[in-house]
Amino acid sequence: MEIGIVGLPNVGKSTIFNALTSGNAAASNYPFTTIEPNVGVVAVPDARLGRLTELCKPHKTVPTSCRFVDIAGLVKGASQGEGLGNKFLANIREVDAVLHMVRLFKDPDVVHTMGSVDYRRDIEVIETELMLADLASLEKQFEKVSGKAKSGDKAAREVLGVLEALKAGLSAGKPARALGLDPKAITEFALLTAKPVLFVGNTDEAPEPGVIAGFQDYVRTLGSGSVVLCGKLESEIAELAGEDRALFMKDLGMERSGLETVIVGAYRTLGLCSYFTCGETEVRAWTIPIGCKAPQAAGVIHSDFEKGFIRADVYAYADIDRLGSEAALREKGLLRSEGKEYTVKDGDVCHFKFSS
Ligand SMILES: Nc1nc2c(ncn2[C@@H]2O[C@H](COP(=O)(O)OP(=O)(O)OP(=O)(O)O)[C@@H](O)[C@H]2O)c(=O)[nH]1
Ligand SMILES: [Mg+2]
Repeated sequence: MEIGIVGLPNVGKSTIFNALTSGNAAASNYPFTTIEPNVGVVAVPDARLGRLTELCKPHKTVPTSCRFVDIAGLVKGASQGEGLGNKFLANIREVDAVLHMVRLFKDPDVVHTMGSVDYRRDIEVIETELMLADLASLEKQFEKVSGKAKSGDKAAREVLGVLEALKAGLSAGKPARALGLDPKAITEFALLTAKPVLFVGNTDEAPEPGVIAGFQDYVRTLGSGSVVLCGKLESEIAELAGEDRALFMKDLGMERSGLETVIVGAYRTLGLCSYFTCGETEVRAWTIPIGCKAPQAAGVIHSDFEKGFIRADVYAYADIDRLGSEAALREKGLLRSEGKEYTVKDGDVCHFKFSS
């Protein structure tokens, strides 16, 4: 999973990137601190993996990973070259989801490039710049196919139709994801506004009443999901190790780290869940789309598993957590054999049988 972080300058993108990735990207009270993109890969935290490791005692445990890309801040007019321009957006053309960081914290000591804290305006500015960047990249696609379409190439004519629908929608101020077009028909254009977005509100330690709810409600009207973090606290937490960190979080009444909050939000936004494989060699988490059938889930491990899929031995994480061993599961009839129509559930532990 790859996530690209966008937002205005000085909203805390690099601060939160550092907290999420235990990284040390430059973060400062100076708009346009980030020029070159920062990239960090982190293990996706999942407490169930720890418990499975305890029960199966494998040689190794492998979590799934997530790659974050922190880029420069966008400003109004970036498509016309304002600020650092918008060329750096190319660094997030290939990500699976966009994390749109929005400033909710007031702190008068931290410069706001638009002069005041106003999440609606800020979100609109960024969305508009992303749409303008998409319109510019559509122009290049038009150039590629219009000649072919004119000479009667049927496939090219169809592509041209999709491009025209995208251009009309984006020009009317609608992001590509909101145009009701077939996602398969538009993925090849790698449009930024076709990607699912998770809005992340960066709040004060003690936010004013109503700010968070207002932000969440507004994001809901955009058809997207949101999570809220406090960048300042997250960066303090990230500096603590082990027990100190747990204690500090407990004192603050925080159940989840920023990384967990973002990952949970990203999984929800992308419609993802995890299943596990559990053996002597390794215990491992795998990410699949919700609703994925057993052969496709097996295909995430290796395409041969999907092609030669015979069946899957499956049990639920909750059952092994409760009963403590596969033997106990077998005794209770909780170890099932499932065929190719089975929909793999979040937390399933699967063992695939396949012919090679
Ligand atoms: N008070 C407060 N300050 C914060 C918070 N999060 C970040 N900051 C401060 O805001 C300033 C900007 O943070 P950065 O993380 O560099 O912001 P950025 O979005 O990466 O900025 P650019 O790279 O310039 O686009 C820094 O001085 C941070 O310490 C927060 O939650 N509360
Ligand atoms: Mg930055």
